[in-house]
Amino acid sequence: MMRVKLLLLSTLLAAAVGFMPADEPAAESPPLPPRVAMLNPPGVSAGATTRVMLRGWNLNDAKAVTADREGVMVNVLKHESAAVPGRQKAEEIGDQQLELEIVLPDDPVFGELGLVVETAAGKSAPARLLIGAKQPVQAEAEPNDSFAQAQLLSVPQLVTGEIHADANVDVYRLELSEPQTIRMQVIAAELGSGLDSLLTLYSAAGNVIQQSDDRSGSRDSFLQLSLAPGTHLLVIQDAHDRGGPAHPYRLEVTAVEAADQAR
Ligand SMILES: [Ca+2]
Ligand SMILES: [Ca+2]
Repeated sequence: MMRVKLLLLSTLLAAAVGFMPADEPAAESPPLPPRVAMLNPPGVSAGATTRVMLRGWNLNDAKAVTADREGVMVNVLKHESAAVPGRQKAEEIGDQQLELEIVLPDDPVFGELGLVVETAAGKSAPARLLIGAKQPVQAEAEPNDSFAQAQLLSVPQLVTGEIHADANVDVYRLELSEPQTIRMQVIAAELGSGLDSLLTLYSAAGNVIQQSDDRSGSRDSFLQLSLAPGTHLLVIQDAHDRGGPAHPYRLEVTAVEAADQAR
Protein backbone atom coordinates (compact mmCIF):
# COMPACT_ATOMS: atom_id res chain seq x y z
CA MET A 1 0.00 0.00 0.00
CA MET A 2 2.76 2.38 1.03
CA ARG A 3 4.79 1.47 -2.09
CA VAL A 4 1.89 2.46 -4.32
CA LYS A 5 1.49 5.77 -2.49
CA LEU A 6 5.19 6.55 -2.88
CA LEU A 7 5.15 5.76 -6.59
CA LEU A 8 2.18 8.05 -7.05
CA LEU A 9 3.93 10.78 -5.09
CA SER A 10 7.11 10.52 -7.13
CA THR A 11 5.07 10.61 -10.34
CA LEU A 12 3.29 13.73 -9.13
CA LEU A 13 6.58 15.35 -8.15
CA ALA A 14 8.08 14.54 -11.53
CA ALA A 15 5.03 16.00 -13.25
CA ALA A 16 5.24 19.14 -11.13
CA VAL A 17 8.77 19.90 -12.35
CA GLY A 18 8.03 18.90 -15.92
CA PHE A 19 9.87 15.58 -16.06
CA MET A 20 7.99 12.61 -17.43
CA PRO A 21 7.40 9.81 -17.94
CA ALA A 22 8.08 7.87 -14.73
CA ASP A 23 9.42 4.84 -16.64
CA GLU A 24 12.47 6.58 -18.11
CA PRO A 25 15.84 5.24 -16.93
CA ALA A 26 16.63 6.33 -13.37
CA ALA A 27 19.93 7.87 -14.48
CA GLU A 28 18.08 10.56 -16.40
CA SER A 29 15.73 11.46 -13.55
CA PRO A 30 16.33 14.78 -11.87
CA PRO A 31 17.61 14.67 -8.31
CA LEU A 32 14.74 14.44 -5.85
CA PRO A 33 14.32 17.03 -3.12
CA PRO A 34 15.32 16.05 0.43
CA ARG A 35 12.76 14.56 2.78
CA VAL A 36 13.03 13.99 6.51
CA ALA A 37 11.71 10.78 8.08
CA MET A 38 12.57 11.44 11.74
CA LEU A 39 14.85 13.13 14.23
CA ASN A 40 16.63 11.28 17.01
CA PRO A 41 16.44 12.45 19.74
CA PRO A 42 13.18 14.26 18.94
CA GLY A 43 13.75 16.88 21.64
CA VAL A 44 16.53 19.18 22.88
CA SER A 45 16.96 21.56 25.82
CA ALA A 46 17.27 25.34 25.59
CA GLY A 47 20.73 26.63 26.41
CA ALA A 48 22.36 23.36 25.35
CA THR A 49 24.34 21.96 22.44
CA THR A 50 22.90 18.63 21.34
CA ARG A 51 23.80 16.06 18.68
CA VAL A 52 20.74 15.04 16.66
CA MET A 53 20.52 12.45 13.88
CA LEU A 54 18.25 13.53 11.04
CA ARG A 55 17.13 10.54 9.00
CA GLY A 56 15.42 10.53 5.63
CA TRP A 57 15.89 10.49 1.88
CA ASN A 58 18.03 12.44 -0.65
CA LEU A 59 20.12 14.03 2.10
CA ASN A 60 23.63 13.26 0.87
CA ASP A 61 24.33 16.55 -0.83
CA ALA A 62 22.73 18.69 1.89
CA LYS A 63 24.16 22.20 1.66
CA ALA A 64 22.59 23.43 4.84
CA VAL A 65 20.10 22.66 7.56
CA THR A 66 18.31 25.70 8.90
CA ALA A 67 16.01 26.30 11.85
CA ASP A 68 12.85 28.37 11.62
CA ARG A 69 13.61 30.12 14.91
CA GLU A 70 15.97 33.03 15.48
CA GLY A 71 19.24 32.43 17.27
CA VAL A 72 19.42 28.68 16.67
CA MET A 73 22.63 27.39 15.09
CA VAL A 74 22.66 24.09 13.18
CA ASN A 75 25.94 22.55 12.04
CA VAL A 76 26.03 19.53 9.74
CA LEU A 77 28.79 17.29 11.13
CA LYS A 78 28.41 14.26 8.89
CA HIS A 79 26.47 12.73 5.95
CA GLU A 80 26.14 8.96 5.82
CA SER A 81 24.05 6.01 4.74
CA ALA A 82 21.65 4.84 7.43
CA ALA A 83 21.22 1.16 8.22
CA VAL A 84 17.75 -0.18 7.50
CA PRO A 85 16.89 -2.87 10.06
CA GLY A 86 15.81 -6.19 8.51
CA ARG A 87 12.03 -6.00 8.79
CA GLN A 88 11.74 -2.32 7.92
CA LYS A 89 11.66 -0.64 4.55
CA ALA A 90 13.94 2.14 3.38
CA GLU A 91 10.92 3.81 1.75
CA GLU A 92 9.28 4.09 5.18
CA ILE A 93 12.15 5.07 7.48
CA GLY A 94 14.75 6.60 5.16
CA ASP A 95 18.18 5.35 4.11
CA GLN A 96 20.44 8.35 4.65
CA GLN A 97 21.22 10.47 7.67
CA LEU A 98 22.84 13.67 8.75
CA GLU A 99 24.53 14.13 12.09
CA LEU A 100 23.69 17.61 13.34
CA GLU A 101 24.95 19.75 16.16
CA ILE A 102 22.19 22.04 17.36
CA VAL A 103 23.06 25.02 19.52
CA LEU A 104 20.06 26.55 21.26
CA PRO A 105 20.13 29.90 23.05
CA ASP A 106 19.10 30.06 26.69
CA ASP A 107 15.94 32.01 25.85
CA PRO A 108 12.85 31.02 27.74
CA VAL A 109 11.29 29.58 24.63
CA PHE A 110 9.19 26.50 24.76
CA GLY A 111 7.62 24.56 22.00
CA GLU A 112 8.92 23.18 18.76
CA LEU A 113 11.18 24.38 16.03
CA GLY A 114 11.27 23.21 12.44
CA LEU A 115 14.45 22.00 10.76
CA VAL A 116 14.67 22.35 6.98
CA VAL A 117 17.24 20.53 4.85
CA GLU A 118 18.37 22.24 1.66
CA THR A 119 20.03 20.53 -1.29
CA ALA A 120 20.56 21.51 -4.92
CA ALA A 121 17.20 19.83 -5.65
CA GLY A 122 15.19 21.84 -3.15
CA LYS A 123 14.13 22.09 0.47
CA SER A 124 12.49 19.57 2.76
CA ALA A 125 9.32 20.19 4.72
CA PRO A 126 10.20 21.28 8.29
CA ALA A 127 10.94 18.42 10.71
CA ARG A 128 9.61 19.12 14.20
CA LEU A 129 12.03 19.22 17.11
CA LEU A 130 10.76 19.80 20.64
CA ILE A 131 12.48 22.45 22.75
CA GLY A 132 12.37 22.18 26.53
CA ALA A 133 13.12 25.51 28.22
CA LYS A 134 11.54 25.84 31.67
CA GLN A 135 11.49 22.10 31.66
CA PRO A 136 14.74 20.67 30.23
CA VAL A 137 14.51 17.54 28.15
CA GLN A 138 15.97 14.52 29.90
CA ALA A 139 17.58 11.87 27.72
CA GLU A 140 17.01 8.28 28.70
CA ALA A 141 20.02 6.70 30.39
CA GLU A 142 20.69 3.08 29.48
CA PRO A 143 20.69 0.57 31.06
CA ASN A 144 17.08 1.09 32.08
CA ASP A 145 15.89 -2.36 31.09
CA SER A 146 14.36 -3.59 34.35
CA PHE A 147 12.46 -2.41 37.41
CA ALA A 148 15.76 -2.47 39.33
CA GLN A 149 17.35 -0.15 36.74
CA ALA A 150 14.35 2.18 36.43
CA GLN A 151 15.29 5.77 35.65
CA LEU A 152 13.79 8.26 38.11
CA LEU A 153 11.63 10.98 36.56
CA SER A 154 10.37 14.09 38.23
CA VAL A 155 6.88 15.39 37.37
CA PRO A 156 6.57 17.17 35.01
CA GLN A 157 9.29 15.78 32.78
CA LEU A 158 10.02 15.55 29.06
CA VAL A 159 12.11 12.54 28.09
CA THR A 160 13.65 11.46 24.79
CA GLY A 161 14.61 7.84 24.29
CA GLU A 162 14.91 5.04 21.80
CA ILE A 163 13.93 1.38 21.71
CA HIS A 164 17.33 0.63 20.28
CA ALA A 165 17.03 -3.13 19.74
CA ASP A 166 14.42 -5.88 19.43
CA ALA A 167 12.79 -6.72 22.79
CA ASN A 168 14.36 -3.67 24.46
CA VAL A 169 12.27 -2.03 27.18
CA ASP A 170 12.83 1.32 28.86
CA VAL A 171 11.72 1.55 32.47
CA TYR A 172 11.05 4.78 34.34
CA ARG A 173 10.12 5.37 37.98
CA LEU A 174 7.78 7.97 39.44
CA GLU A 175 7.88 8.80 43.14
CA LEU A 176 4.74 10.66 44.18
CA SER A 177 4.50 12.33 47.58
CA GLU A 178 0.76 12.98 47.30
CA PRO A 179 -2.20 11.65 45.28
CA GLN A 180 -2.04 13.08 41.77
CA THR A 181 -3.61 12.63 38.37
CA ILE A 182 -0.75 11.93 35.98
CA ARG A 183 -0.78 12.09 32.20
CA MET A 184 1.80 9.95 30.38
CA GLN A 185 2.06 10.39 26.64
CA VAL A 186 4.36 8.77 24.09
CA ILE A 187 4.91 10.65 20.83
CA ALA A 188 6.77 8.54 18.30
CA ALA A 189 4.81 7.37 15.24
CA GLU A 190 3.42 10.87 14.95
CA LEU A 191 7.01 12.08 14.48
CA GLY A 192 7.88 9.42 11.88
CA SER A 193 9.42 6.91 14.28
CA GLY A 194 9.20 3.21 13.45
CA LEU A 195 8.14 2.54 17.05
CA ASP A 196 4.63 1.21 17.71
CA SER A 197 4.70 2.11 21.39
CA LEU A 198 3.13 0.12 24.20
CA LEU A 199 3.06 1.94 27.52
CA THR A 200 2.40 0.05 30.77
CA LEU A 201 2.14 1.42 34.28
CA TYR A 202 3.03 -0.97 37.11
CA SER A 203 2.73 -0.74 40.86
CA ALA A 204 5.86 -1.01 42.99
CA ALA A 205 4.90 -4.67 43.55
CA GLY A 206 5.00 -5.28 39.79
CA ASN A 207 1.26 -5.47 39.12
CA VAL A 208 -0.11 -3.89 35.95
CA ILE A 209 -2.20 -0.84 36.80
CA GLN A 210 -3.05 0.21 33.26
CA GLN A 211 -1.74 -0.22 29.71
CA SER A 212 -2.06 1.75 26.49
CA ASP A 213 -1.09 0.58 23.02
CA ASP A 214 -2.71 2.93 20.51
CA ARG A 215 -4.70 6.05 21.08
CA SER A 216 -7.40 6.77 18.54
CA GLY A 217 -5.93 7.46 15.14
CA SER A 218 -2.32 6.86 16.15
CA ARG A 219 0.04 4.04 17.13
CA ASP A 220 1.26 6.24 20.00
CA SER A 221 0.27 5.52 23.61
CA PHE A 222 -1.49 7.61 26.22
CA LEU A 223 -2.39 7.04 29.88
CA GLN A 224 -4.05 9.38 32.33
CA LEU A 225 -5.10 8.24 35.77
CA SER A 226 -5.20 9.12 39.45
CA LEU A 227 -2.29 7.63 41.34
CA ALA A 228 -1.76 7.06 45.05
CA PRO A 229 1.41 8.36 46.70
CA GLY A 230 4.43 6.10 46.37
CA THR A 231 6.43 4.37 43.68
CA HIS A 232 5.05 3.67 40.20
CA LEU A 233 6.93 2.11 37.30
CA LEU A 234 6.38 3.06 33.69
CA VAL A 235 7.54 0.77 30.88
CA ILE A 236 7.85 1.70 27.19
CA GLN A 237 8.35 -1.02 24.62
CA ASP A 238 7.37 -1.82 21.05
CA ALA A 239 4.01 -3.57 20.70
CA HIS A 240 5.68 -6.14 18.41
CA ASP A 241 8.98 -6.26 20.34
CA ARG A 242 10.80 -4.53 17.53
CA GLY A 243 13.52 -1.99 17.90
CA GLY A 244 16.49 -0.43 16.17
CA PRO A 245 18.03 2.87 15.15
CA ALA A 246 14.76 4.18 13.69
CA HIS A 247 12.73 3.84 16.93
CA PRO A 248 13.07 7.12 18.80
CA TYR A 249 10.31 8.43 21.06
CA ARG A 250 9.36 11.37 23.19
CA LEU A 251 7.68 10.78 26.56
CA GLU A 252 5.81 13.55 28.33
CA VAL A 253 4.84 13.05 31.98
CA THR A 254 2.72 15.80 33.47
CA ALA A 255 0.48 16.31 36.48
CA VAL A 256 -3.07 17.20 35.51
CA GLU A 257 -4.64 19.98 37.52
CA ALA A 258 -8.21 19.61 38.76
CA ALA A 259 -9.37 22.33 36.36
CA ASP A 260 -7.89 20.44 33.37
CA GLN A 261 -9.50 17.18 34.43
CA ALA A 262 -12.95 18.74 34.16
CA ARG A 263 -12.41 19.40 30.45
CA1 LIG B 1 16.37 2.62 25.19
CA1 LIG C 1 1.05 1.45 19.92
